[in-house]
Amino acid sequence: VAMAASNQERSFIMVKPEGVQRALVGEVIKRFEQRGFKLVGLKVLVPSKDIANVHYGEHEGKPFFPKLVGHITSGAVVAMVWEGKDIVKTGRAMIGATNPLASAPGTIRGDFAIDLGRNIVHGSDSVDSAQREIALWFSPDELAEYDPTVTPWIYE
Ligand code: 3AN
Repeated sequence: VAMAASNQERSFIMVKPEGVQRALVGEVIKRFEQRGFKLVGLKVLVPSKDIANVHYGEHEGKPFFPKLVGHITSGAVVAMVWEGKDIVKTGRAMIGATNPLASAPGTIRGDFAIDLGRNIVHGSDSVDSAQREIALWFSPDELAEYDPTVTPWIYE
């Protein structure tokens, strides 16, 4: 079965140190997996200052920037690339609003987070940022090419 190009949009999803410490890695993976998205990249690492600075580059100069970089480099994260139709937008909807106090119940943040600086998971906010973030965190040979058997049961 040929995959439509629109079903191959990708997003960078990362369980942040608080999500790893709180044993929510499986919970986050489970939600994306059960929705029907395809996991094409996965690794655990303690981010360097360099990668954190680039990842959060849009926030450089803001008062919370040093704390943000300090936190993300403080422990292990689980970096992932997920693929599927409209994954960037749908992934953001599944994650919930940036401030967990505004995140709807049923979203990851709405179910598991209270504080803005401990909001469990990162998800790319546009297709352009997704491409930038995937290239930053993964090399091309770390992304798997395969056909999941469930594809015809997910896409018509
Ligand atoms: P999102 O993670 O929903 O894409 P961004 O990219 O605006 O949100 O923010 C990245 C991270 O920076 C957030 N997850 C949060 O931890 C932190 N952050 C964003 N805005 C603030 C703020 N006003 N005060 C403190 N931390 C913030």
